[in-house]
Amino acid sequence: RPDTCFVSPDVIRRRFAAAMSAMYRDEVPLYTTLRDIVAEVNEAITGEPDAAVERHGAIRVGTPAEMRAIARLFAVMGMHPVGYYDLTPVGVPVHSTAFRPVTAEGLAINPFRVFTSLLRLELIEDAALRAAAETILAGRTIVSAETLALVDRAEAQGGLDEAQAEAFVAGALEVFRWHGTARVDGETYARLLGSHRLVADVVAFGGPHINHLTPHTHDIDRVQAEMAARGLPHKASIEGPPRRRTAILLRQTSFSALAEPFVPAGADPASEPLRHTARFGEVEQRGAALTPRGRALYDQCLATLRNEGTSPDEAFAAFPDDFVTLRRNGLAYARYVATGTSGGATDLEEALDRGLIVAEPILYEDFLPVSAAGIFRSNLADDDYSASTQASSQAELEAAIGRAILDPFALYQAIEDASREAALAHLRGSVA
Ligand code: OOG
Ligand code: NI
Repeated sequence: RPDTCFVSPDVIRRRFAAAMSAMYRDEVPLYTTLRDIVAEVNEAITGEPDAAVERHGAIRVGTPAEMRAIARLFAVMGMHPVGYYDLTPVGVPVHSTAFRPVTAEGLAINPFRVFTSLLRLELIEDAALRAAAETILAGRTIVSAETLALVDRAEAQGGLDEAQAEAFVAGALEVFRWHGTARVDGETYARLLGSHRLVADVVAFGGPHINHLTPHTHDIDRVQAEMAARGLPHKASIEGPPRRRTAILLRQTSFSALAEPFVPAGADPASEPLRHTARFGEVEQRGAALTPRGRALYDQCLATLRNEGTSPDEAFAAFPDDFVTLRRNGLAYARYVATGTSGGATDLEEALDRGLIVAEPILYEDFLPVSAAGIFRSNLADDDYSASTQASSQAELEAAIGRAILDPFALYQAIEDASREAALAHLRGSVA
């Protein structure tokens, strides 16, 4: 079959992300308010209409088999596992990856990615509860047989045609829908909640409901101020680096999760519903991707920040705040672009000095474990936290996913290398 009758995975992802956004706005009205704020702030900055397009969302799954099904589902949409995040040292019993597009073209068509966490059931201390949770999870199917059949189809034939893609998007959406009815009774819900709020969130319901969506803003401080002005219950502080002239990595804030009514299994529908707190809305602002060296310096600054009495600006004073220095010192990746002028330079630095090539930041497309912990934490009860000493296991998560997790640093390095080669080749071409 010729490829031309297949809808591109990037287009399927774009349709899916739009459908997910519409569903979430409908399910969580406060999210519509947040999205409106983001659109207004962005428009005020760029002078262009802004759709507040979602950059990411997050889900949590309960078993390796669920992780595998989700990974196959995302692959149909051109989303691949990038980065390993172990959240257990910061007291959240999960390890995670982000399913995201990996090419510049894919990101440009639609940047949606999903931070996906696998619950580490072995961290439930109460053996009886752990066994009960395992049994409950073993009995659920998160992707319908029809949708899985479409995934099989996509894998076998190398894509989906228009009608199949439409059915796939509709089926995929169902996986992430909120279930107002729990699969467990009120007493079991309470026991799961007592173990960790996250355990209740993953185990008690019919599937991995999307727990937040996150549009991108050009000015997160302004969005935060606007949330406060409109009385949205927001996170006390923005995660990530402080505000800087040259944005680095990722800054995030969110409104607090709502206590939503649900009916436990076996309950009289006329009785008072229980409430579950899980779903929220988030905003992100992204900056330059850092090299391993830059990232080490970032982590060092964060550690300084944890010392009492140190302000964010003081803690980050050691971090250069202009892109020229960030690049020269090997702290940030660069994309090299030939300016079109011919000049005979063959050395990169010389070409940069003479303006024949310009260096620009590569946008960070991944997540930050400490920030992610802060986002989890702001939406869970404080007493849920006890850091675990459980060894982190990327291999275990990869076994669940069924393939290797891609290394984000290697992806950025490849973009930088390819751009350098292309820019230098362009100069050589101009000389000839
Ligand atoms: C995921 C939290 C991590 C982020 O933006 O860092 C995250 C979750 O709450 O399931 O989405
Ligand atoms: Ni998030």
